[in-house]
Amino acid sequence: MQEEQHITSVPIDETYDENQIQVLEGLEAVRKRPGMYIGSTTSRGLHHLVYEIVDNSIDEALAGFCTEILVEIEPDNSITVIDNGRGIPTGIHPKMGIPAVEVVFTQLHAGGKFGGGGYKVSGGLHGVGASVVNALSEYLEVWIRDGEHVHYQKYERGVSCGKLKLIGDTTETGTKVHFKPDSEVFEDLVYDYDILRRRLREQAFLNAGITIILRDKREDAPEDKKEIKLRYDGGIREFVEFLNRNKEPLHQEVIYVNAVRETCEAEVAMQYNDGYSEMIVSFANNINTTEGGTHETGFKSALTKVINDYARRTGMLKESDANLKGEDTREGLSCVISVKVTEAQFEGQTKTKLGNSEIRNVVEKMINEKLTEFLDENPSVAKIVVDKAMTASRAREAAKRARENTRRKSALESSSLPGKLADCSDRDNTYTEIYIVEGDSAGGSAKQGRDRRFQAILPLWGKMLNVEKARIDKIYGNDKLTPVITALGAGIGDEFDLNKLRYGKVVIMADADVDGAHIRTLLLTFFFRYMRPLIEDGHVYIAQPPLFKISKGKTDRYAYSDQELQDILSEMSEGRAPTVQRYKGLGEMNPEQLWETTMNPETRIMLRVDLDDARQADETFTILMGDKVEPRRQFIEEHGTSVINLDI
Ligand code: TSJ
Repeated sequence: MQEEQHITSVPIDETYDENQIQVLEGLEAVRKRPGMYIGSTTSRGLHHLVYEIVDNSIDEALAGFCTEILVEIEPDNSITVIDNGRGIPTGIHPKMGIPAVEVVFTQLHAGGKFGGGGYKVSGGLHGVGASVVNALSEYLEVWIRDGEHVHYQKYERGVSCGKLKLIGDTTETGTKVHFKPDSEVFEDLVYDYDILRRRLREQAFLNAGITIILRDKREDAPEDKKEIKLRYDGGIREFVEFLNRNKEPLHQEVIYVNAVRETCEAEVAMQYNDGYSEMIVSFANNINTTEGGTHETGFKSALTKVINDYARRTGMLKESDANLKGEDTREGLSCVISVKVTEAQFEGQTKTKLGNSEIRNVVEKMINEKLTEFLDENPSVAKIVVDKAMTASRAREAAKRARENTRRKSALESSSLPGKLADCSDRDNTYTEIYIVEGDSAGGSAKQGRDRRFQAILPLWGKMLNVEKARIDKIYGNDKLTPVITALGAGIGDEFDLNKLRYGKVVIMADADVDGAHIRTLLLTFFFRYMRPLIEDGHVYIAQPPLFKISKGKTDRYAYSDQELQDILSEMSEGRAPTVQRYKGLGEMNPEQLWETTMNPETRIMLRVDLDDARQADETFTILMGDKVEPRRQFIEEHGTSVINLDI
């Protein structure tokens, strides 16, 4: 180890001071409104910190200089990320007068400015990056190996503790960052191995050939979740196989097409399964575009055209037959679309909708030409695909007729609301809410505890329906789901109309046990498949009833997690020991308690469900209700019979 040594001289001009002021202003902005930069300060935000850092290493890999990325969860829930790239540049930044690496960690929006040539394809959430992670970390350390020296710098809450120093010699190159998320910022400080694995796996699929290792060094890490090496040379082809892993594929080979243009690249992998749901997962510059966009639109319109053309050309569709609809061609389709664009425009509520209009044409042309070619060269696969779409089309027509027949007398008319619905008195859906509650006793408490002006209660009863196996026509007769459809008043499937929605918030309120988890999974799967805009537009919530009541003297307090229980108990540790009641179900709370802890907008906690949550519910549902025994056994072994964790 070499003696510590400063490698920068203090700049003499005033820009240094100005920079310092800018840094402090930037830091303050980030720490004041963390949500603006990382989405939220919940567990989700905590995990985003890791993605922000890893994205930088992925950029380095895409530039062709890095092959391996190691992510470690340290025993104290701090994170270390190491790559074998070139190392962040350490030379003095000409404009700023400080080492480039310090600019990366202290200037907002400094990401990607040093990349000479090529385009920045990976992008962290909102494209902010390392400086935001730094500002939101109790401390952050960086080591840079440049093939000669090891450089080191440490920061606390975004402020450097000293200059970049040389601390040793090396023949290797790479970057190592170690950070501890700030407990003053984040509500939850515990990393979830499954969540990190899921996202890192996605990135490994999207960037074929890169090795990403996730290692959990915490004491209580289970044996099978200590370390995983993620490397997929097959890229998004393997991603599609993974999406279909618990399903029965209809053809062996994944269909794969790609196209490379001057300013963009596009690739699509797809495989049909024997189920009925559509699973299109799309990405732009490695960012999951959950709101879709031009790449998805281009894909869908070309897929419809190619399959119709093929079916006509080969006589599978007769002249008198109507064209197959888009949705028919996507039944049972698992598909990954990945595009890389020089200047991606992200739009939509969560900035996850691709806006670049030129991409639509690129993807459309690619599918038109290359999928047509594939079908012509693989007639047996083509027949399976067209048959599947034609069956879907016939089922859709039959369902439509069934619906029209029953419509007049059916409970689906908005004029006849379900008998069990306790409606609210106000009708303005900008602030009305409906609570969907499992069980009659909890329903009773909710009806008494609510504010009847704007809160409606719908208790659920009746037997569960296996949505996976049932097409949309079956749902119309189901006694558990029809009241939900009627109460919401916006229809389902193709005819779903957000404008007709009778409530602004749809809240699922269920116990924190197996049955509760099942009902949440069922409802989310149902919304995901048949009322997707409801989720996309952010109307679906999961109520969070407390798990414990802690009483001492006249004060009652409520805890929503084990951690919170411990915190409250230690806060109340003086004097007489408090009594702790564990709530086993909503039914154990009286109406006032239910209002105070779970329903009062002033005090309650609710989780807003996003498309990703719903997609996970859909996956869970497929495993639990599907035909395959082995995935179900494995799922129950991993999650226990009691927990189906939908909270991210
Ligand atoms: F986010 C971060 F800054 F903290 C971070 C960056 C964290 C980690 C673990 C790795 C990295 C990172 C950055 N790995 N590799 C790089 N590469 C560069 O910053 C780099 C190196 C050389 C050149 C060049 O043009 O010579 C350009 C860049 C962007």
